[in-house]
Amino acid sequence: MKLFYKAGACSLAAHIVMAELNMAYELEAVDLQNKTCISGDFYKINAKGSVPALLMDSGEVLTECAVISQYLADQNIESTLLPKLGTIDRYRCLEWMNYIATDIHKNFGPFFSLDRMMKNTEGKNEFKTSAMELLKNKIAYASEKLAGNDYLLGKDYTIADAYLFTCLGWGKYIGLDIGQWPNLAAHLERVSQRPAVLRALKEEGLL
Ligand SMILES: N[C@@H](CCC(=O)N[C@@H](CS)C(=O)NCC(=O)O)C(=O)O
Repeated sequence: MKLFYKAGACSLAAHIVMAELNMAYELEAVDLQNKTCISGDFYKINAKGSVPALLMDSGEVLTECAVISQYLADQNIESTLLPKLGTIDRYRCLEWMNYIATDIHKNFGPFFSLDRMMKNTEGKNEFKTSAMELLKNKIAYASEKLAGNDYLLGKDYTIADAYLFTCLGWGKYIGLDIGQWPNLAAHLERVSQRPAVLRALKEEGLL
């Protein structure tokens, strides 16, 4: 299978999961601005124009970071990256995946596209201030839940931790110091030391 990715973008979460499971995979970088990749027009691979996109051996393409991560984890039912079907922990993990996708990941978005969205500097600054407050609120929730826990689900590291790690890594690009939440800073550090995470970061040229 092949993962279409952009270095450090949300696709890193799926990349980490593939590395954690020691799967056989290929990577192909996408130029998100021009929607191109080595294979050509990226829209022909993912009509949504976004990464991640997973080209499966069957030729099908799966999109959406949270869903790709679940699909990958389900390829190895022995793995604890996604708790077993029917257990409440599975839904807790999916609850986190949804929260990270819709409340954390998407609230980082405006900081990366504001210059394209808005020309007025005063309006931009006002928007940034309120967007930052909202984002901090969403992140603070994760921090509270990590109190006394190594990972979002407690003791077990799951796909949700890989996704949270990926999103929090964007703090440095928007002037958001994750160190203000010691639980999150410790989580970032813990996850960053995992061999699969180091491998994925190296493969994306981030280390
Ligand atoms: N709904 C998609 C959104 C993915 C997404 O926002 N990807 C960003 C990178 S983190 C991207 O490709 N942005 C460029 C674009 O959407 O045009 C998902 O959750 O996977």
